[in-house]
This record gives sequence, structure tokens and C-alpha cells, in this order.
Amino acid sequence: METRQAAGVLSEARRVVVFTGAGMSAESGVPTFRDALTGLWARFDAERLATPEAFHADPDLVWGWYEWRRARVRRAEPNPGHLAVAAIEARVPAITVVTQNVDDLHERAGSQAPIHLHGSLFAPRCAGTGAHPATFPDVEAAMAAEGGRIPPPRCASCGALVRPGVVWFGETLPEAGLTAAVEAAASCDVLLTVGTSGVVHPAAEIPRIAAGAGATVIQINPEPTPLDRVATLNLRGPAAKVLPAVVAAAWPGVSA
Ligand code: BJW
Repeated sequence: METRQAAGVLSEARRVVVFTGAGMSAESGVPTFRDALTGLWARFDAERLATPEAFHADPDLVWGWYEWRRARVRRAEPNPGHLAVAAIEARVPAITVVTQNVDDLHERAGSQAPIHLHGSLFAPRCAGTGAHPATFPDVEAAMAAEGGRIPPPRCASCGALVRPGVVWFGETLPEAGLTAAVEAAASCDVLLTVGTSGVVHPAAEIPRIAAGAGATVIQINPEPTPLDRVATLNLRGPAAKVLPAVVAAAWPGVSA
């Protein structure tokens, strides 16, 4: 019932925002942020590791964690949920895909220019100036060291450590991306929020901005979240199952 309602709203929409979090990639085998610490990493707290303070205190530990995650994402494939987002993108007049994810699975599924509010696992930068480009050491070596500490490389220009190109707690989000996301949320008629716990700000404000501006907010998540109250429609279930069902109901004959 709710799938059909969501499909009806989506097929009529002129301006759509798709806002995604870690649950979007869960069925590709990428652990969600708050489930990420499995195996050898189980004794660490993700919210502590994803900070500038953790990197300064123990760069080898933090770089090793990101190399482990980058290797996992390289082995992962987009799931039917990512493909469904790309299918929506091909069918609505205007769409903005805004992701909190640091993987590249939306791009690999065919989304044209997703906004990465929290950066990327694939864009390392100099921790000294932030301006100098940086490259990764050999990926096979990183994979071989899976689960272990790895010293970060040094910036070829200034010798400072190279850091992951992600946004840590206490850091500002990329200004252009955040502005574009806020503008899209404020002017869309439908916002789909998929696989996010909705607790990390300022990103979590994006669905709230859309709802405040009168958009229909559709949430897809197997679990309740603080966004339940913001959403007009709550579709309980995994992204890789629910999103293709919505696309199939919105545009019969289209398989994502
Ligand atoms: C499925 C599924 C399936 C499972 N299908 N679904 C206002 C109030 C309170 C605090 C703050 C505030 N404003 C700012 C703050 C501080 C802080 C913050 O928000 N803290 C909160 C934790 C309380 N924010 C910041 O520090 C931000 N910066 C900032 O505000 O700068 C301004 C400033 C600067 C200096 C001084 C003061 C202010 C920066 C936030 C950066 C977040 N970065 C991270 C790490 C990125 C790198 C990395 O990956 O390592 O981004 S944290 C982490 O959380 C990551 C994620 O993108 C983000 C969101 O998580 P997400 O995607 O929602 O994942 P999960 O795991 O939480 O949830 C998964 C969901 O999927 C669940 O709901 C599941 O049920 C669901 N699911 N399987 C669909 N198959």
C-alpha cells in the first residue's frame, strides 16, 4: 500500500532529492557506520576513530582503518537500491542525489553527480595544507595489510602526513555541496531518505528542510529513526528490496 503511494507521488514529482546514508550500501556488503567495527576493529569506537584527534594521536591506526574500508568498498558492487536511484534519476525532470556515504557505489550504479556531504574514501589529501593532491600507496599492499595498522604516506610537496579525504566529527562539510543540498531540499517536491539513522548533523537537517518547505518526505529504512516523525510515508524494509519495488510501481515495465 505504502509502496504504491510512494510510487504515485514519485511518478508525479518534478523536483526530487534522494538523500542516502550507510544503509543504502549495506546490501553491497559495506557495513553501516555504526556496525562498521567488526572483526579486528571491534574494540574501537567508530565515533572516536572518525575524528581529527584520533588521527593526530595515532595516524597508523586511523589510516589502517580507512585502508581496510577502502579495500572492502573496492570489492563491493552497487546493489539493486543504487540501480533504482539511477533509474529514478533517468525518469524525473530534476533530481539531486545527496549522500553521506564515502563510497562510490552511486557513481558506479550510474548516478551522474551525487553530492558527497562527508567526503570520499578515494580522495586523500595532505593533512598539512589540505591543498596538495595526494595519491594512495599500492592497493594490493593495503589489502595485504587488512586489519592492521598502516603508516599514512607523506605529502610529496610538504612532507606532512596524508589523511583520508572524509569529513570527521568537528570538521565543516564541503561548503558548495552543503549549499547545493540545502537549496535542492528547500525547493523539491519529493525527498526520499534512504538508510540513514538521521542523527548526524548538519546532514540530518536535509530531510527536515524539505519537510519544512512542504515536500513529501518518503523514508526507506528497516528500523525506526528520528526521521519517522518527519516523513510523510515510512517504508519499512531494506533499500535493495524497497527501492526497486517503488520504481517498478512508479514506472511499470521498468526494472531497476
Ligand atoms: C538500512 C539497511 C538497509 C541498515 N536498507 N537501511 C546538532 C546537534 C547535535 C550535534 C551536532 C549538531 N550539529 C553538529 C553536531 C556535531 C556532530 C554531530 O552531528 N554529532 C552527532 C553524532 C550528535 N557533527 C559534526 O561534527 C559535523 N560537523 C559540523 O557540525 O561542523 C560544524 C562545526 C565545526 C566545528 C565546531 C562546531 C561545529 C561533521 C559530521 C561528520 C560525520 N562524519 C561521518 C564519518 C565520515 C567518514 C567515515 O565514514 O569514516 O559520517 S560520522 C558517520 O555518520 C558518517 C556517516 O555519513 C554519518 C551518518 O551515518 P548514517 O549514514 O546515518 O549511518 P548509520 O550507521 O548511523 O545508520 C545506518 C542506517 O541504515 C540505520 O538507520 C539502519 O537502520 C539503516 N539500515 N541496513 C536501508 N539494508
